[in-house]
Amino acid sequence: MSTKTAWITGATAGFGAATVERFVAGGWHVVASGRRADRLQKLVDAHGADKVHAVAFDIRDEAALRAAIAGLPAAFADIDLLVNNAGLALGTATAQQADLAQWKQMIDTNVTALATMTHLLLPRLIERRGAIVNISSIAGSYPYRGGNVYGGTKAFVSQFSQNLRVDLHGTGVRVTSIEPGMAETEFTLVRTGGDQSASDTLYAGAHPIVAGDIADTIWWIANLPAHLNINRIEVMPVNQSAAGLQVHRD
Ligand code: NDP
Ligand code: 8X3
Repeated sequence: MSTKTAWITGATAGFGAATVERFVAGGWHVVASGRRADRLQKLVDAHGADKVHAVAFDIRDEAALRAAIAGLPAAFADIDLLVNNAGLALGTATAQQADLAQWKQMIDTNVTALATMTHLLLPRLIERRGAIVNISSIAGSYPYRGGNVYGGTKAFVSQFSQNLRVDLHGTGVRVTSIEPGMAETEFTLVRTGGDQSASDTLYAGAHPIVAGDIADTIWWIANLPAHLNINRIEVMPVNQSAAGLQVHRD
């Protein structure tokens, strides 16, 4: 059997970095992308350039994305799996107090770049009868205060995934939306502009999801028999569950 290749976006931290480790350990070739070139280089140093091909660019930059695809070495050019993981939340302010630039960055990254990446790789994925795993979030299903645009972008990711399934009917391409709950990665550090104590406080005692949990989930999905498709999967820590509605009285 020929070696399979996965392109994992957001490979420099959190879910993406753990997923690179999982797939390399499983014998796949990995294209690892993200902005932080030093972290990508460490992946290449650890595993070898024959296993990991690193491409450092901002996923919002369509020209850079096209160049990265055009520049794939032959051993990494046939993409069997696209893991659309790169993404972020910025800020926790209510909509009426939120920063518009942060809203636009979330939309550009979580929605526009994810759709562009998918569009550009679809011909190769169809050719390979491959798979797409999109990293959505419970924030796309459960509203919470300050979730505004972040949750909106993840609702897009979930629905886009289900619509892709319909359009790809008959191609053999599989599509999954993974919707994780609270997970300790660099997510909260990024969301709070680098507040490590806010991040530590949020996760303290919660026994959150860890990056390897999501990497294992992606690995399981990618290695199911070819006739099975996991449409969507919601994963939470045991210590997290939904809370109720609120009522304001004048
Ligand atoms: P991390 O902050 O640890 O990792 C985010 C990754 O996204 C980094 O590798 C980062 O790379 C990459 N990224 C962000 N912006 C860009 C950009 N403009 N161009 C290229 N890469 C970018 O967070 P997580 O691992 O937690 O997040 C991964 C995904 O999981 C996200 O889509 C997030 O929304 C989602 N998620 C997270 C949950 C959580 O609680 N942690 C729960 C549910 C979903 P770099 O900075 O080097 O560019
Ligand atoms: C991250 C999960 O609940 O912090 O997508 O928004 S949450």
